[in-house]
Amino acid sequence: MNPKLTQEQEKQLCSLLGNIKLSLLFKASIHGYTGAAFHQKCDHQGPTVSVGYNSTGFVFGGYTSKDHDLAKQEGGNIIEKPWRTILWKAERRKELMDSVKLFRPTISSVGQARVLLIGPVGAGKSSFFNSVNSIFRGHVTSQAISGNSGTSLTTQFRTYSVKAGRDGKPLPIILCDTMGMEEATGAGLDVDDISSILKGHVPDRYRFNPSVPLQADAQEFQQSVNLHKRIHCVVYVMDTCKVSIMSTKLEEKLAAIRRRVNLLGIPQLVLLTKVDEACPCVADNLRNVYNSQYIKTKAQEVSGRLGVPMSCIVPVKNYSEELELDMSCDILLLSALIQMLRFVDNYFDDVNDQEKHD
Ligand SMILES: Nc1nc2c(ncn2[C@@H]2O[C@H](COP(=O)(O)OP(=O)(O)OP(=O)(O)O)[C@@H](O)[C@H]2O)c(=O)[nH]1
Ligand SMILES: [Mg+2]
Repeated sequence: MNPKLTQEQEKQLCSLLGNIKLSLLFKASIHGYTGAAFHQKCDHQGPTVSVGYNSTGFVFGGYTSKDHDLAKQEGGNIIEKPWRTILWKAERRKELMDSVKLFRPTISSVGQARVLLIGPVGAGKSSFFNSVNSIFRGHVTSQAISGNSGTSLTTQFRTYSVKAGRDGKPLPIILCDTMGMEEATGAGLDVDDISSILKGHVPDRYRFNPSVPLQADAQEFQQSVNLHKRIHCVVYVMDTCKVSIMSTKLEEKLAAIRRRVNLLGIPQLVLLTKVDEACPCVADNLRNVYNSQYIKTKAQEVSGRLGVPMSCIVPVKNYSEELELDMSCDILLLSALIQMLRFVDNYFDDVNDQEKHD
């Protein structure tokens, strides 16, 4: 394992810190870009220096003379009274599943609610669809390709119907999966493409071209703009661990998207994923999610950075490595899904009101 620090940089660091010797404990490109991997390698190792590099070449870091012990530092911060109450019971899971199955858009011309998932590369968009699909299948499935890579694994626009069981009826909800966003211009999902998706111009399986957004005269461009093809709720999928290190570029892109979504009057929600990786006490027991001070702080931070109220932020853990379903995990995912459907209701209420005025 070779350090990225040059000998000169290492010498400088050592002269700042006194008579010490550095040894490399953790390298994200080798051990994984997760808080859990970091703590596995760095906890109980004595004083540490952390150095981070972002894609624009910016170097940042920190020094701590204390032993890392996340359980003590952050995970130990358990709030006695949870900031949202969740009933962790099998009956609750059934109730939530039934509400999803029974959902009907309040506009008769629309059969299924269309929810758009957007967010940075690797945030867990495809995994969220897979997770919801798994719940209704009864076991963990992975229809949408998910995984880790530098750029977006999802390269096509996909509109997924969730089905109730193996050969069950499609549920009244369509989750639209998109390519991941990147901070650089001309890379990742394009803001203009998002606009076209919102208005229903982009067909299922459309292959995104980051350098050229879909043009109105292109063959694939869907001219019809019926309400049922439009997006009825936008969900920003954000990795909890990366909220604090989100670049200004990405924040600006998200702000530009928010402006367009606002103009169209589409309700918006933030899905905070990977709560298990973000906080050890949540990894330990998912039911701690609303008792974790750390998760609450991240929710407040994302609320500030994206400019959405706390009431629009829902934390989840997607299925990533498990094979069997877990009740708490399902309840959290289903609560998020129900929140999306409530927002869809708001959107249709608005459309109904508008029609009355026209
Ligand atoms: N531990 C944990 N891992 C997750 C969670 N959500 C997603 N992952 C993992 O994160 C990685 C990226 O997930 P994807 O669902 O592919 O992310 P995406 O947003 O679709 O990414 P792109 O399509 O590449 O933009 C995968 O390895 C998932 O297994 C989560 O809640 N917890
Ligand atoms: Mg994806």
